[in-house]
Amino acid sequence: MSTLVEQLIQTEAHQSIFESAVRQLPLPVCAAFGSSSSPQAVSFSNTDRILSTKDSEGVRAQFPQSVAASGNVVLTSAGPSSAAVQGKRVAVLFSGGPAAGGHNVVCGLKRVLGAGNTLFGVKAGPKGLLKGSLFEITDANVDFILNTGGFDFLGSDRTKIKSDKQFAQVRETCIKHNLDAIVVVGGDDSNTNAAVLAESLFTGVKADGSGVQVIGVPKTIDGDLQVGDLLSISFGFDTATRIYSEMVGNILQDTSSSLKYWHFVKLMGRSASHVALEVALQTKPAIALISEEIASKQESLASIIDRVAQVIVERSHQGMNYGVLLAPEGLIEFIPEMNAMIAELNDLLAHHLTKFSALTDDAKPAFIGHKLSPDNASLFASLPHYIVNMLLAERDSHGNLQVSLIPTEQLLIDMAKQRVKELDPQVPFAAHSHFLGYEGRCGAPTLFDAAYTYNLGLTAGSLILDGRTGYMATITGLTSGGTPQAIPLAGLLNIERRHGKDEFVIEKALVKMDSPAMQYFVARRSDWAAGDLFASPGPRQFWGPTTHQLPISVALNSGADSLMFSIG
Ligand code: FBP
Repeated sequence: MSTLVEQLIQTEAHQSIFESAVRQLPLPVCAAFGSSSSPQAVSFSNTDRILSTKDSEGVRAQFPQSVAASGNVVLTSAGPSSAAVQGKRVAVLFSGGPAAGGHNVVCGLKRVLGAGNTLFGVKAGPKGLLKGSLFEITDANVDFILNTGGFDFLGSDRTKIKSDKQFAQVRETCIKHNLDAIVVVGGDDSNTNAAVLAESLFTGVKADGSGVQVIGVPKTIDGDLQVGDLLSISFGFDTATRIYSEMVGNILQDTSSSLKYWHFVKLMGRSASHVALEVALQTKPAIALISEEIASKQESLASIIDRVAQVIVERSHQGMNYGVLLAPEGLIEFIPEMNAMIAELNDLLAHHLTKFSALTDDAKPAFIGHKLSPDNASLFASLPHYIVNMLLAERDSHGNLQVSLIPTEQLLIDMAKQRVKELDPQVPFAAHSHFLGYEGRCGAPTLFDAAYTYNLGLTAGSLILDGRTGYMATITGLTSGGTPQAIPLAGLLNIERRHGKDEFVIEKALVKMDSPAMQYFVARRSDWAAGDLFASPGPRQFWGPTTHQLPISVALNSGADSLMFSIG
């Protein structure tokens, strides 16, 4: 019999009682893959759906081989694969921010490629692909990472592969490791990278003139990679929003217990408000700001603050000097006057990069402030230093403003305090700020994310064995058993301004004002503001009756008649 100390030491290195137990959780597979104990690869055939965007002609010119091969036609699984493909060498990489379920994509890939093919892991994301840092993934690795959170098995980064030198490095890696295919697990920017790579590696990589296949897998907690009914959600969104909802539920419970605080909570999710909307639907707080609504109503910062302050004052008059406000991470970019100023800032920073980078931090605001047009300059000058500093911080490698670093929640508190005082000086307003972000990205995947990602891995592997390139794997029909399908990446591209230049990118899917999830929120929010109707959804469950829940917004938007997903 071992001592307690010995038992505790055995729980080190990812062997906690919980981690050991979730590794044993059975995962359902779509009927197309056969049995869950030994899933089989499927083949694919064309559907009658052709994707197009407003920039399709430009895409055809820039991605001629991908478009000619796929015709931008969506593929669907067409029965078990008849040919037993052997000898393929496939590399998988994580790109961008972590999201729960990434490890199960690797597990699904490994299982469907089987012993006849070789799966390599790329260390530390696209940067590792450039350096050729690959290692072979074993069955033992897969048994160990199954159903575990995080991207730590491989690591990730945000390198954008765009220069001729980088493309040459990728080719070198493909040749050195004799690769046949690369799987990019990433969000909108990373799948844009996958589309570009697919075109660049289409032919002429190997000695016989053949190319290297590239397949994308839709990941991001932000939920902003969606393609209507072809991709109702990216993986990682469910786990992250359930973790945030648990925490917000706990905070709500505290507010109505201690009766004296407001909590302003900024939620990760980049530009789109999918995360904030989902957490609001789960927890029913007094106020939830939705960036897309603010943009569509052209609501100014002053009017948002007035709206918030009115709720604070009205709740106080009803005896509730407490409440919770949810704000999406990207809010600031959607406030019309801020958006105009940020667009000008982005161009100025791109054009004066060398001079700007050489300045001390203290000198930077004045340097840029003087170059802004008069309206933008006066708005810029009115902002507190903690916002200005972050607006001037370096953009990420894809040209995105790093919204996770901007303390919008503090700005809202500071401005609301002022406005509440103007509306009614008797109203007490004590507020705390929170940012829920990184803690939601790497938790153990919910059963939905675990099953979804495993099936995405099976789909990506099947696409490779079927000889496809330039597609993103997807599972449709999430409440009716699930169907493996493939979306042509070139069919998703549009022109956007990044780093001061026009580039082809996959457009971020934002919250739609007429979506069922938004409509439901709009119909309920005034009751949530006027009373204490909040709900505390509690921790996500891995065993028991609530394990099969879909995100509420996904269930509403896909017209499901229940909250439960069904795969298999
Ligand atoms: P992805 O699009 O890469 O999935 O980003 C997810 C995300 O968590 C965003 O919500 C957030 O704004 C960003 O990453 C933070 O980036 P970083 O990890 O570089 O701080």
